[in-house]
Amino acid sequence: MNPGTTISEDSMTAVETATSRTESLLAQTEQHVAHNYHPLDVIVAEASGATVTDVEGRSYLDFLAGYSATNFGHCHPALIAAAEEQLRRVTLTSRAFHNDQLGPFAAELAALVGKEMVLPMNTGAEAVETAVKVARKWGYQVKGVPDGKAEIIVAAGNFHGRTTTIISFSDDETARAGFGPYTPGFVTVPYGDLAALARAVTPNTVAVLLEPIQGEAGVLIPPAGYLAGVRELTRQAQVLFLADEIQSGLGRTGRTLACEHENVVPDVYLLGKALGGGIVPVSAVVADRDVLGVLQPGQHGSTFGGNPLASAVGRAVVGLLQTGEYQQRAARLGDQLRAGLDQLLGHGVVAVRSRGLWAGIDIDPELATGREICTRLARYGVLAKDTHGSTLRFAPAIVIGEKQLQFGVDQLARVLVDLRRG
Ligand code: IF1
Repeated sequence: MNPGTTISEDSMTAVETATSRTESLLAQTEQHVAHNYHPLDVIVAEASGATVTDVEGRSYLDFLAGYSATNFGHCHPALIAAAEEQLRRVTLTSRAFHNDQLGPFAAELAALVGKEMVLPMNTGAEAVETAVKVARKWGYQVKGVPDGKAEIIVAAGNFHGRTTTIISFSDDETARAGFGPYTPGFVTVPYGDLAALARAVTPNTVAVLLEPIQGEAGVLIPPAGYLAGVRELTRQAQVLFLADEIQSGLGRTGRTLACEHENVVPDVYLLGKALGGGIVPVSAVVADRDVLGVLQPGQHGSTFGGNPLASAVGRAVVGLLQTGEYQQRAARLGDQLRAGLDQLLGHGVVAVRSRGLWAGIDIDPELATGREICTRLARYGVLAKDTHGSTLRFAPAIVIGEKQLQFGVDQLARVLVDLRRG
């Protein structure tokens, strides 16, 4: 502190402390956290509903919502209450013993999505891995595919997680390159192309794994009738249809599941993200007994999957979705979001794709990268995340207010005006 300063010592200290807190945390992170991400320079200290507050006390609207892990907002009172209550009772038993939350969670989740059984895991990638194992086992045991020959068809542009097997069937070179050798047994077809999918099916095909809407690809919605076509084709070919609803599911698109928009019922749902309410990682593979029943004790599992804390939070999440009120709200606010974004078409926005409160926004690449837009949005109090190139995604919590939603769209408009002015 310079003693000759004209600024009062108190306020100077406050400013310096605040600034150095961000800077020292950024430096510490740079030093000690592996550089597998490149976050915006905002350090969140607290959050509630659709907003987060940084270490300097500035608040922001959260238009990413933890990649849809906080669909119901940060620190939703019902979810926090369920977690707190369970924290005081029992948090972990392992699956070597039963706990009194898992059975009810499985029954309630299965009922919510219209299936019979649940296999609980933790992260989304684990749910995908589980589904791959279940589909292969089903293929050998039920369909009669020769051992070791099972094929799973996936879509170009997919994002299903980060494990070595999952990146083996990614076509995102950043996610994939340098991590081989890769797991065989996957065949890639263009997303949305039913004829290509039909050509790829062989007698050894055990499953088709798809996101009903591709998130990382930029909120890509397949052509109308595609998912229904996949359903019909897989049914006829005796192939499992695995829908990765980890990001699209649980209210985000205005329905419990994105597949509902096409009245399609796949064989297997993969759920994650919002299933843990943004509190704990909870994922699940949900299917009927004829599919999940292929697993016997010892063939698959997890220390943490189905733990009582995760199950209690998962039950509370299912409870929120049972009334339909969040799904309806996402649909209604989604219409508002879409109308606002459509007004920016021709003003720096070249395309908008959306379903419910989930939008992919292509910015004119001449204007800026998605990353640059997000940096500018943060300055205006909105946290969002680009996907690729000049594509942004907006996915605020479903509890966001109408005015907050409008504020977010207005800030994008402001950033675009700034950029067009040069
Ligand atoms: C990262 C994207 C979002 C997913 C779908 C499975 C998983 C994910 C459809 C795996 C995960 C994430 C994880 C995060 C970035 C992210 C993402 F941009 F890459 F696509 F959300 F938009 N299926 N999505 O979207 O779930 O194992 O992470 O729990 O990896 O950087 P997880």
